[in-house]
Amino acid sequence: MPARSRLDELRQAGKPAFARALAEIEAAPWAPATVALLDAAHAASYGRVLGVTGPPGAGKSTLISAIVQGFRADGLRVAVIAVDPSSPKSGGALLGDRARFAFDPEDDGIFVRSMAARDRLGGVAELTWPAVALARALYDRVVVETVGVGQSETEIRDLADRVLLLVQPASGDMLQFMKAGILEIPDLVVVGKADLGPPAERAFRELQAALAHSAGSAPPVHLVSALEGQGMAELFALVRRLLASADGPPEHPPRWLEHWVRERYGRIGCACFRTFRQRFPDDGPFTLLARFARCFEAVLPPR
Ligand SMILES: Nc1nc2c(ncn2[C@@H]2O[C@H](COP(=O)(O)OP(=O)(O)OP(=O)(O)O)[C@@H](O)[C@H]2O)c(=O)[nH]1
Ligand SMILES: [Mg+2]
Repeated sequence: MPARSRLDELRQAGKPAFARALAEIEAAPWAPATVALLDAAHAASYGRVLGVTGPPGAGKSTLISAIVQGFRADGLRVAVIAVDPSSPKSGGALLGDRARFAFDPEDDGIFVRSMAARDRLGGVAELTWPAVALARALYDRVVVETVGVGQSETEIRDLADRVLLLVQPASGDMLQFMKAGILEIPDLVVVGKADLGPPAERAFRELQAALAHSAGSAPPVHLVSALEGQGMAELFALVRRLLASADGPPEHPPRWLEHWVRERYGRIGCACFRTFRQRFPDDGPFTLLARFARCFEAVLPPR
C-alpha cells in the first residue's frame, strides 16, 4: 500500500492501529514500507510538540495529565509519549512503567505510549523520533515526557517545538540546573507542587531571582499545583499560546537528525553524515537515515 494511503488509513483507524504501527517501526525500522510511511508522515506533519522534562518524581506525568485535559477541552487530539529512564544493564524500565497518567481509556482523542530509553539514563529513546514524527501527522498535539538528567535536555530541545522544565520545591535542582546551563533550554519553567506551601514559594522566588540575573531573555516561571489546580489556568493559557505560535511543521531536514546519527555512530559518524546528506537533498529524513545507515554499517567491522 502506498505510504500516503497507509497514513490516511491510520488517521481513520484510531489508537490500536497507531499502536500497531509503532510496534512495526520498532520491529523493522529500516523496512522500506516503514521508511516510506515515516517520510510521508514527516511531509504531512501538522501537530505541535510540547516537551516536558524535569528530574525524577517532579510531577511531570501529573502535570501532563492536567495539560492534556486542557487540550481536549479545546477539541484537540493528543498523543503522549513518555520516555522512561531505563537500566543500562537490563534495557528495561528502571521502575517498571513509570507513566502514571490519569486519562479516560475510552477517549480515542488521547493516545499514550511509554518507551524505555535504552542505552543510558534519561534522554530520548531511539524509537521516540519516529514515534513523534508519526504522531505529528495524526494528532494536533504531541507531548513528550523525558527525565531530565543533563544531556537529554538538548535532545528534547531539538525534538519539541516548545519545552517546559518542571522543578521540584526544596530539591536543590535549581542550583544544579543553573550550573549546567539547563535553564537556557526551556521556553517556560514551572515550579510544581505549589500545594506544599512555603518550600514551593521559596523555590519560585529563588528561580525568578536567578533568571532575572541570567544573560539573554529569561523564560517565564510559573508556580502551580497540578494536583489541586492552583495556577493551572494561567499555565495552560501560556502553553496553548506558545504551541499555537510555534513555527509549524518541522523544518527540513529536521534538527534531530544529527542527534540521532551522533547517538548511534558517534562524532565521526556525524561528520560523515554532514557530507553524505548533501548528496541527497531530496531524500525525506527517514530515507536519508536508512541510506546512511546502510552505507555506514557496510564499512564497519561486524559487531
Ligand atoms: N503535593 C503534590 N504532589 C504531586 C503533585 N504533582 C505530582 N505529585 C506527586 O508526585 C509524585 C510523582 O508524580 P509523577 O507525576 O509521577 O512525577 P514524574 O515526574 O512523572 O515522575 P517520573 O516519571 O517517575 O520521573 C506522585 O506521588 C504524585 O502524586 C502536586 O501538584 N502536588
Ligand atoms: Mg512520569
